[in-house]
Amino acid sequence: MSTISRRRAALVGVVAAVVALGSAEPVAVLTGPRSAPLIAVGGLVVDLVPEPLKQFAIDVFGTYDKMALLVGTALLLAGFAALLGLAAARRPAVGLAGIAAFAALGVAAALTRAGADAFDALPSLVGAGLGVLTLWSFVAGPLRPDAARPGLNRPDLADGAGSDRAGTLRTPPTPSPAVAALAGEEEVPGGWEPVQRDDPESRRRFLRGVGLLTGAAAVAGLGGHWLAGRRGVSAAREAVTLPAPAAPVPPVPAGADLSLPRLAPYVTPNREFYRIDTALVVPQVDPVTWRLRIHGRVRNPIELSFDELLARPMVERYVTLACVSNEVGGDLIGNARWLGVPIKALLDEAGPEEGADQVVGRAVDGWTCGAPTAVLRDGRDALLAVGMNGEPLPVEHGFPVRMVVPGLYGYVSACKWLTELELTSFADFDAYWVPRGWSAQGPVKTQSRIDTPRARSRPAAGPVTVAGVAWAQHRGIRRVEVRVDDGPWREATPAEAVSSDTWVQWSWRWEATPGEHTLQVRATDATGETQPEQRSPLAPDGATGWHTVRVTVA
Ligand SMILES: Nc1nc2c(c(=O)[nH]1)N[C@H]1C(S)=C(S)[C@@H](COP(=O)(O)O)O[C@H]1N2
Ligand SMILES: [Mo]
Repeated sequence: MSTISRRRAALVGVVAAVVALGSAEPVAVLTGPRSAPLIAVGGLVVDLVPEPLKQFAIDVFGTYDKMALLVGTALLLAGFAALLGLAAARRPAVGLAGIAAFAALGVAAALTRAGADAFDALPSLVGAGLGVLTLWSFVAGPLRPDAARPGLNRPDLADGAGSDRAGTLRTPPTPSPAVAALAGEEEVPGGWEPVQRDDPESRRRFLRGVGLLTGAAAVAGLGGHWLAGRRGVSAAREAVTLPAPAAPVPPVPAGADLSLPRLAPYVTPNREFYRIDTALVVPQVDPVTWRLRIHGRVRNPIELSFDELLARPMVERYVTLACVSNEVGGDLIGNARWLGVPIKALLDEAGPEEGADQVVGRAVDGWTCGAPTAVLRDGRDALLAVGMNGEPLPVEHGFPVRMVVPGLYGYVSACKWLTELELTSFADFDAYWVPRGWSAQGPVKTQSRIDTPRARSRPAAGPVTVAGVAWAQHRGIRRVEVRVDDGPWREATPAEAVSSDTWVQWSWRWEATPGEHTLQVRATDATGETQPEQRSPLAPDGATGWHTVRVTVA
C-alpha cells in the first residue's frame, strides 16, 4: 500500500471511531451518561485496573486522574481504530469484526454497571451501527475513492491494469473488490483505495467526507454531552431547603482559626474540599425518587424517602474527613460543618441482629464501604449528612445523602450518593476497596502537617512562624511537637480545639538562622500515642511517618 492510502485508511478508522463515540452521546442523553461507551468502558477500567497502576495514576495526575484516564482511553481507542482502518482496507470484514468487538465491549461495560437496564446497550449499538456505516461509505459507499467514476473511467487508470506510479495501487476490478470482500467473496490483497496523491478530485472528496463526518460527530458528541449534563440535579439541589438543626453547632471560636497565610483554614470551603471517588461521571440522584433502604440482618427493615429523612431530628457537627490515600504532608483531607441525621438512631430502630458486625453503605453507582456496626452505634456523631457548610451537599460530594463518620477513613465510611445501609458481617462481605488490597478496618491514623513555611521556600532569617494542622479524629490531639535539624522536640502551641473529631491548627515560633534547615512535626493523640517516625506506605491502611520540610533561610 502506498503511504497516502495507508494514512487514509488509518484516518478512516479513526473517523469511524469518532462517529461511533460521538453519535452514542445523544443516545446517552436518554439512557444516562454512564451508558455512553467511553464512560462505561472507562468505568470498567477504573474497577479492573490493578491497584499499583491506579495509585500511579493518582500520584501522577492527582485529581486529574479521571481526565487522564478518559484521554488515555480515547488515545488508545484512536490507535486501535487506526489499525482497524488499515486492516479494513485489506479486508473490510476485519473492520466489521473489529467494530462488532468494540460494540460488544461497550455493551458489556454498560450493562454490568450497577443499576443498568437493557436500554443502556443502546448508545454502544447505535454508535457501532453508525461506525460501520462510516467505514462502509469510505470502502464501498458514496465516499469511496472511485465513487465519482462508476466504471473506473479515470484517464490515468484507463486500461484498468494499474499503474507503476508512486502512490498508485493495483486497480480494483469491477465491481469494487471491497464490496466483494464485504460479501465474503474474496480477499483484496492490494487494498480498496487506489488513490494517488496527485488525484486532487478524489483527495478533495475524501477530505470533505472526513471533515463532514468528524464535524457532525463532534457536534453530536459535545451537544449530547452538554444536554446530558443539563439533565443533572443542580436544579433539584437548589430547590432543597435544609431544615434547621435540633442541635446547632456553636460558631467556630476565633481561637480555632489562626488565619495565617498558607495555613489551611479551619473550615475547608466546599469548592476547595478534596474529592475522591471512582465515579467517572458524577451520579445525579433525584431527591424526589431517592430512597434509603436499611436492610439485611435487621429485625425491622426500614425504607425512607428524602422528605422523611429531613423530617427527623438533625444535628450539626464539624467533622474532618480524611482519605486513606493521603500521603504524609498531603492534602486529601478537609474539615466541614455537616448537617445530618444520626445513624445510630436509625440503626437502633432497624435492630441489627446478633453477629451483624458490619454496616455496608451502598451508593447508587454500586460502590460500597463497610464500617463496624459497633463504631456507628458507640455514640459518636456518625451522620447521614444532607448539608455541608450550610448548603445541600454539592453533587460531587454525594448529593442528596452521604455518610460521615468521625474517626474512620472515607473509603470505609463516607459513602456518597448513598442509597442502602445493609447489615452484614465482615466475614460475609468485602466492600469495594477490600479485595483491591486495602484493610477492611480503617481507623484514621494520628497525623500532622506543616503548611508554612512551604518545602523549598526561602524564609528570611529571624522569627519565622511554623504552622500547620494535626488530626486524630475521635481521639483528639493532645500535643504537637516540632524539631529543627534533628534537634530536640519543641512543643508547638495548638489552636483552640473545636472537638476531638476535627483537626487542630498549631503554630510555633522559630528563630531561623541562615542556611539549609529541616523542619519536622509529630503529634500525640489524646490517648497518649505519638505518631511513629516509621514510614509506611498508603496501603493497606494509611501512611505513617513525620512530615518533613526542607527550607533555605536567606
Ligand atoms: N459513592 C462513593 N462514595 C465514596 C467514594 C467513592 O468512590 N464512591 N470514595 C470514598 C473515599 S475513598 C473518600 S476519601 C471520600 C471522599 O469524600 P469527598 O470526595 O467528599 O472528599 O468519599 C468516599 N465515598
Ligand atoms: Mo479515600
